Amino acid sequence: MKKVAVVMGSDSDLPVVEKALSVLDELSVPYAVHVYSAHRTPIEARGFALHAAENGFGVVICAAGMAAHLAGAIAANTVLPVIGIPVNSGSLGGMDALLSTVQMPSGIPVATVGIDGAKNAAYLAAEILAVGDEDLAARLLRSRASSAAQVLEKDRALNRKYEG
Ligand code: RP5
Repeated sequence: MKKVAVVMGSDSDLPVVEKALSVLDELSVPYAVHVYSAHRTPIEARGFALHAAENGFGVVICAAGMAAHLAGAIAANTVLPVIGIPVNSGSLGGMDALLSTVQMPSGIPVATVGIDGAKNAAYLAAEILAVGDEDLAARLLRSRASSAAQVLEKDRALNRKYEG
């Protein structure tokens, strides 16, 4: 099975990134985690992206804050799909990272989730891998069914609480 690469610009992004790792664990999706900064370690970030496909990865998640160019820099060096998580780590509440990540010029796409949207990044990565993996697709469907059951249980609980 192809792995998900999870790359963050700084270990200060880890509290956000861990939410993605939890989802990947729940879905039994294999992954590797790295810290590569597009500006502090540009050579290592590029090298990782250049060899990501041959190293068994099928999709890359990149988390970065502030002038977040990590996802774009990784995407520039691989044709694997890249998912960007804009991290709220600066004084602009993550809007800086959101715009930096989502506004990629044509030709080098970054599929951008919401600010700190690590869970959705993991679900999207799993959905990409599930295109060629029926078992993973089945696990995703079970996850959605479980989520729906939880909402309906909350509905029943609130309905009972406020029953007239
Ligand atoms: C970005 O700058 C990182 O992704 C992080 O969100 C932010 C701050 O990094 P540190 O100064 O905490 O290393 O590159």
